[in-house]
Amino acid sequence: MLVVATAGHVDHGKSTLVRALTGMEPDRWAEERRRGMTIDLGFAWTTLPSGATVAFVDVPGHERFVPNMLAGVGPVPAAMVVVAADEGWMPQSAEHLAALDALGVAYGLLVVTRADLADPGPVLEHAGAHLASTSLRDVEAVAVSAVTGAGLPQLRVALDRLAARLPTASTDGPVRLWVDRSFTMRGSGTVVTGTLGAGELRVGTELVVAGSGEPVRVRGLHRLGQPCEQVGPVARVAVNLRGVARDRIARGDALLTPDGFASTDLIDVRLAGDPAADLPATLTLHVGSAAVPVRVRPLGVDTLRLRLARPLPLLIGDRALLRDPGRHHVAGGVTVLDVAPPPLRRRGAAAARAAVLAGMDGRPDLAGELRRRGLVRAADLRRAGVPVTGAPVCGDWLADPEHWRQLGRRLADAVADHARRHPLEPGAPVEVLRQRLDLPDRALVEALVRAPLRLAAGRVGTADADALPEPVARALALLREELTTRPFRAPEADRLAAVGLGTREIGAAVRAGVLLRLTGNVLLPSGAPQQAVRVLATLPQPFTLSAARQALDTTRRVAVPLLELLDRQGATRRLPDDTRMVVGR
Ligand SMILES: Nc1nc2c(ncn2[C@@H]2O[C@H](COP(=O)(O)OP(=O)(O)OP(=O)(O)O)[C@@H](O)[C@H]2O)c(=O)[nH]1
Ligand SMILES: [Mg+2]
Repeated sequence: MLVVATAGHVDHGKSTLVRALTGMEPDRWAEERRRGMTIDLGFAWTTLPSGATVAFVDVPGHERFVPNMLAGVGPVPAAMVVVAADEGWMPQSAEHLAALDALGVAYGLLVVTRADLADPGPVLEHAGAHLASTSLRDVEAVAVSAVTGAGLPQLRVALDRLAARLPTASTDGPVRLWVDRSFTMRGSGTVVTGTLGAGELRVGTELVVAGSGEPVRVRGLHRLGQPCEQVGPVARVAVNLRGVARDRIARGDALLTPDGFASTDLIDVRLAGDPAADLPATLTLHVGSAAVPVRVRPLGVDTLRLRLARPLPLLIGDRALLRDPGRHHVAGGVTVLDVAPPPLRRRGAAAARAAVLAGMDGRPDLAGELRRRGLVRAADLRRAGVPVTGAPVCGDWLADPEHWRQLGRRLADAVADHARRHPLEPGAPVEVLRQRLDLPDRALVEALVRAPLRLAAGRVGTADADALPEPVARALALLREELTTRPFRAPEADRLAAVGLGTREIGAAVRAGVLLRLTGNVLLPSGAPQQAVRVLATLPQPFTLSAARQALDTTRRVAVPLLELLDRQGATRRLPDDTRMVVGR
């Protein structure tokens, strides 16, 4: 379906022309018909000679209603610029053309109407000259009279050629339907209308209302007044919604595929029009059918940061326009460069940002986004309008390859540094490393671990992390002699302290399996229990505690817990008279 918005000065014959072409009444309101003037958007459609359908969004020409006009043209891919032969180029001809140019509308027609009242030749030429310096420079021009019907057949054929020239819209991808009208129908509930530019709608489709995120379901669909099960782009569509009250959705809202878009109230844009530095601090941003006040902060010569008064579902590459409502002046067209720009906190950040933006053109660029962001979730890029190809580094995380290599090096340094500061720990905890590297997700730390690093029990260490830390090894060497010759004589506390085995060193030696902790600080070489069983097996069975103590050449402090350990391990068995036997001797 070809969807065309009208444009042009008040009373130049836009609605009359739409009426003549379609036989439908675009001025819906009684007040409009009484005053002979369009106030709000009108909708009409017809079939072209080729059989294709054309739908018109008829806009008001009066300067007071420019915001309505902008809501009409915003989501529409083509425009019909209407100029009256007897009046010629007028202020709203210029303002409407400036708006279309700002939005980058490149498809359309120039129609000089009321050709029965004056020779259309000079106006065709004059208006054509105005269009020549805009996005509509290549459009065909037709002269018509809606009263006599002269030129209408030629106009229909020109509309057919226009329909054939328009690029085909994509049925894939998420839906963003800018609402241009909402009303209630008895028995049906809330109905909204809009121009579906891409994606597909079906009865039953789940959507969310932009801004509130409120879920809604498509209860019924109409395409050009006819009920249907499914609508593809481009099309005028009326959507009957389940689950939303009429006052919860209005012009300027959008219906979105869930999770298809991020709402943003901060964007960086490129401006075509007035120099950035000359803009007032507040303007109105028009995009889709929405109009939102914005605070303007110039960054570079032609780049701006805009703070929106309410968030909108915007994508990189979206076209919008800035208008000064007080001055009736289109300040310029903007192209969205970034929908999630970094905050500008430090001195010089704005200038640095301007330099980055200078290299961006509004075309989604995956490699560039990764380079600028380092790490980013694939879903966030998709929601910003960047198609994602390539594998994530983990989960949904995408990384710039160079940044990822650098993080790998920093991780190795951080692990080595941690080992120096905490020589007794078996590696650095993942959470500590996450904070050191300022990463948003622990899984990223784990994904960065490469040999010789390894991940074990929530820590990252070198592969020999289980080996004894150097200070512990040195202390144990001093005890080796006494531990081998008298393995059941647990060293006393002062002896342990003398060789440098404090609580943490003992912990490390126990974790490493070199020492066995019987109780508190009663420590034996880790092979002591097996050795004890061999000694006890040589005693006459059963044996007493005292006999065991003597055979093992130790004290009660060691013998009691050691025998209890052997009982628990099933190596010895305690009898009712408190003597023991070695099991299976
Ligand atoms: N003679 C003649 N009169 C026309 C023609 N087209 C429109 N008119 C008259 O011009 C006047 C304005 O026409 P509209 O169609 O309401 O103009 P418009 O551009 O829709 O005006 P707004 O919606 O208010 O911007 C009406 O009185 C029409 O009858 C034409 O081709 N010939
Ligand atoms: Mg009108």
